[in-house]
Amino acid sequence: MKVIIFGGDGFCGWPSALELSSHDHEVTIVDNFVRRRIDNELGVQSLTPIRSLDERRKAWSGLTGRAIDAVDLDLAGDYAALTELLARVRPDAVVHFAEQRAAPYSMRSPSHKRYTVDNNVNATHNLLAALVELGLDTHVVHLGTMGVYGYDTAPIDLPEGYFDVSFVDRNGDTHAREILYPTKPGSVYHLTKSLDQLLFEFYARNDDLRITDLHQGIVWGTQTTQTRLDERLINRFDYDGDFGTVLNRFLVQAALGTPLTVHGTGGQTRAFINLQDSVRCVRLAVESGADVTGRVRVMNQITETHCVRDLAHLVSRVTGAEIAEVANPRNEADVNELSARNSRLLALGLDPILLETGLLEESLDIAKKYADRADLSRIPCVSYWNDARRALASAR
Ligand code: NAD
Ligand code: USQ
Repeated sequence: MKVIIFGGDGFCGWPSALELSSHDHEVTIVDNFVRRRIDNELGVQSLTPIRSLDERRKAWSGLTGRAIDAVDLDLAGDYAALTELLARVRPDAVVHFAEQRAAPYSMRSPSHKRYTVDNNVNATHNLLAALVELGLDTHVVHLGTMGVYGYDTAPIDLPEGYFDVSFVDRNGDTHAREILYPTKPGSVYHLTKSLDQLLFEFYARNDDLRITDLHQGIVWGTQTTQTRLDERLINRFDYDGDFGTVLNRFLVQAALGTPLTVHGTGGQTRAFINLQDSVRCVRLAVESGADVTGRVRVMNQITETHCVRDLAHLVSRVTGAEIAEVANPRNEADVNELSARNSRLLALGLDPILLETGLLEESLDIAKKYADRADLSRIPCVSYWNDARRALASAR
């Protein structure tokens, strides 16, 4: 298949591009490298020494004989270039990773909130509008988030996108209806993914676009079968207070000998998936296609759920690291339960890599190997959800 990967220079996009290329797909990466510019803005670099996209692509073709094309393009800001590219490549599928994906970064300031909304909503809408304008039958695979469901404890296993409800009308008759599961985003970033959901629902219903929305949990790990092949293919490993996600941060903190930063009591339960599984799921989604049904194919891309405190204890048991309960910068429930279905990806062949496997050790080894590149001053999360949270943190 011909596949365009929007955001293919990022943490999930780069290993997904390699996974698809190694399975004989013709891959074009599109990226505007804003994530690398954000590293400069925040004054922190990936723990691992990631190479330029050109160097990465050259290394891959040298090692495997497989070429990956690349285009520097802003999906949110250059609609004319986007339509020209889509008309030229006529992809069978596109994978859309090209969004600002950090919740803390999205809450830093009014300008970060506005950037996140402008970038994410326009990126998604430009892609959908361009496919309709060109009349292309391209399958859109989007990386969404489990966060669209919100983190209230629900007495059900969360469904995959759509939800059956029944209600009594004014005459006392009962009706059944399928709706998108009500969203309850916890940050401006998660809010943009909720808006994306509505865009997808509309374009699937109105224009018969074939769309798969992967509601992904928190990705942990840093390497995949392909990125391990050569140091020049190494993947990004974020550990800072904005882009570092919880388990990867704990692993780096343990490797650096600093306490594990549990926000509040650590009773927050979240869904997780290893990076290797994530890239496999993306390939399974691309290869399985999607039919025109007037509705979006939503799949929960997760393998297990854990609360933050349990993860900290697991990492502490393996490494001896101390655990610190820090003031929570976020406006989120201290404790929640979470259980969600993932039957669609299991049916496609997902064979979950669980936390007990050796991959925790691999991430720890990488964190130790590049520990001298870490900047300890960038570990605390200093993006507060509101002034009350900021005051709470400074009172500590
Ligand atoms: P990332 O920031 O590492 O990668 C995103 C890439 O998109 C970057 O290379 C960036 O330069 C590019 N990009 C952003 N805006 C663009 C634009 N307007 N035009 C062109 N390129 C643009 O993020 P990631 O961790 O790889 O996440 C990728 C996707 O997966 C995101 O949409 C995110 O919401 C989703 N996701 C990530 C995780 C996770 O734990 N990392 C979990 C669930 C979902
Ligand atoms: N947390 C800590 N200590 C830390 C960092 C985080 O206790 O040092 C807590 C947070 O307060 C939160 C939980 O860990 O309760 C998860 O935080 P996170 O930063 O790991 O994940 P999140 O902000 O939800 O975002 C990440 C990705 C995002 C993706 C999302 C999937 O950055 O792109 O959409 O995971 S999900 O969480 O399922 O919505």
